[in-house]
Amino acid sequence: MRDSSERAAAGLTPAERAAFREQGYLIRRVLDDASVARYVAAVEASRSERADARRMSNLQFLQPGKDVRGVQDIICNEAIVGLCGELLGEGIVIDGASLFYGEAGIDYRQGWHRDVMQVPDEQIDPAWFSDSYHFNYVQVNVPLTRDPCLWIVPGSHRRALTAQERAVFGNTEKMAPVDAGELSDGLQIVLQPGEAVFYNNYTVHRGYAGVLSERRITIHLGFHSRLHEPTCHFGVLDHSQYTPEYLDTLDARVRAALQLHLAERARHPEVDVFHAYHQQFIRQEFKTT
Ligand SMILES: O=C(O)CCC(=O)C(=O)O
Repeated sequence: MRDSSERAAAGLTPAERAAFREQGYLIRRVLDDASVARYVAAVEASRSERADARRMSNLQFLQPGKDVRGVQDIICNEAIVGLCGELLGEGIVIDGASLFYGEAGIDYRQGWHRDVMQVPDEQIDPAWFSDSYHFNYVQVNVPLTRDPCLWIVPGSHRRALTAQERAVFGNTEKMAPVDAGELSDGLQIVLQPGEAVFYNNYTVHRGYAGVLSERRITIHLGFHSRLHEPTCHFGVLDHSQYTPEYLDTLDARVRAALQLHLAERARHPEVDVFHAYHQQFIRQEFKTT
């Protein structure tokens, strides 16, 4: 029998590939216990410098001033990047990189949504939510503590909203009000430390715990492939802050990953307009400092 580190490094089986395409998500263990412990220690050291929060925090840990140096190298993790390459194609580029942190007792509830909050209504194309659309983005949650917060409606990325979903969303494709009601096909994803869920963030999904019964520390990443045109979601990182002076201070592999991001943003300046909308969304949903 293969151990979990071999399994993490192994390629996708045809069944896993099909599950990701059809259901919109896939779960794999990507970190061993020692790596989980190293990252938790880095997060705890950085938290002691920050004021306590009453909301879930979303700290963009690759940005200067918010940087958590001890977790940054997760963006180069071979199992994560390798699996994203199998899902999207070669030339994987880091995009989003946030640390979700919430103490037990805080209230965390998002409305059901698709990640198109950053797109003006009139530019949202119903063809994005169909079988034939090539979605060039994968979002990854890597919990360092047990994490029951992510909910997904499997298969919803490749179809229009159902009647039940439409009733909950109302007159928008973006986000339902928090108290708009439950979805009978909503599935709670419960992850153990070191497991990761890779998901298509055009699925209907939400972060929802009610009152957290345990501390949440989860690293939340987004990746794009240079092989294909970007989706509107590409452009989460604030590349304008990646000055040569800042890059020079980083670990060499992290620096190389951010240089790839800069090169890809230079090829696709059209996504810059979506960056600001995305930042607006996360400021509304999270504590971001
Ligand atoms: O809390 C989570 O894992 C979900 C976050 C999410 O859905 C989002 O930021 O769009």
